[in-house]
Amino acid sequence: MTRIFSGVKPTGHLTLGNYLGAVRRWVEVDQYRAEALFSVVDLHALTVEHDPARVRRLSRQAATLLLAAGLDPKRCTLFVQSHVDEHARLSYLLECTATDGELRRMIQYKEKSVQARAAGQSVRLSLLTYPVLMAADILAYGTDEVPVGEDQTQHVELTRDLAVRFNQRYGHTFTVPRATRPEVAARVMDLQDPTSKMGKSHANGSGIVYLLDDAETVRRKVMRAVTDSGRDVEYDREGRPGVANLLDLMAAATGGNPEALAGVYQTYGSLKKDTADAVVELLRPVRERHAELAADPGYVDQVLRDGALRARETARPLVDRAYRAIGLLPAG
Ligand code: AQP
Repeated sequence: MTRIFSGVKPTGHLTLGNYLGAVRRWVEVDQYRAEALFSVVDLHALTVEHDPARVRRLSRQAATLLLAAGLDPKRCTLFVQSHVDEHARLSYLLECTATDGELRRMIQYKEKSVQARAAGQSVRLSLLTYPVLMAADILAYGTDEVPVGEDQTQHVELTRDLAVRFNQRYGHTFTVPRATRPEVAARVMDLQDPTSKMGKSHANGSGIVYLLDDAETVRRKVMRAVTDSGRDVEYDREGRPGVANLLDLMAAATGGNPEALAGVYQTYGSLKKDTADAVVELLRPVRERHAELAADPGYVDQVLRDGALRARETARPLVDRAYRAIGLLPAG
């Protein structure tokens, strides 16, 4: 059976980008067609300046939101990364497989290290190495497919390279995974800066739709989305990124096609209004279910405990095999 792994970082409140780029497919498709594991990858939230209490709070919130969005613990495994030691164990072996040159080429490292320095902060070594930890997250489970948004393409490529290199040097150990992306909205852009990705850790939230935003807030953010001074509604991601982003959102929320939708609208105003309504309706059930689940933290804890147990059982034999393959003496 196909095995799927993917995750979200508790670096902020989950966004519409997370939902459309990744989570919705996990819920609607992946958990039904494959042996699927989904993780709140909390260790990745420690690569930049962080507040411990906030990371803990956001980790629980992310898990609750994934359940609210429709992950079914009877159909998939949901767990917190730091509850399963195999990720960190395997990460070290993969650090011994990767080179510093290939990690320094990672776009996210380049961008975030510049941001940290600009803010007068030092750059944590883990910011450089976290794509290796992400490779470990994926490879520890013999993963075939990694459903992610477009921004993760480079990291999954690195994961593939490391798997192939390890297999060539030490004998076949890892499945070489591939990324899968949604057809529409694989890269949701910030509503205030449609040339940048909508990212949950960005400081200015006015261009970001959070899954827990109330209807009025979602409407306001979409209605104030930056477009351009043109008038015709055209789908042109390069020339008209703001309008294209709205068409992507509308298409993703209603199951349409962004190019075809462009022909339906005469004005930006009507496109914004319909998009705002569609996004509100898309997120309403998630927000409602979240409120119910948040009132029952014991249930969420139990799901995460069971999930960690299952994840550990799946990962341990494979990681043990990697330890032997690379030349480490098994404990007697
Ligand atoms: N804007 C987006 N459009 C489509 N997919 C997206 N994803 C994230 N943003 C978008 C996908 O959601 C999954 C989880 O993302 P993440 O938690 O790894 O990253 P993030 O939400 O982008 O959070 P940050 O902290 O703001 O990340 P950086 O700044 O590192 O990008 C992934 O599958 C991702 O592709």
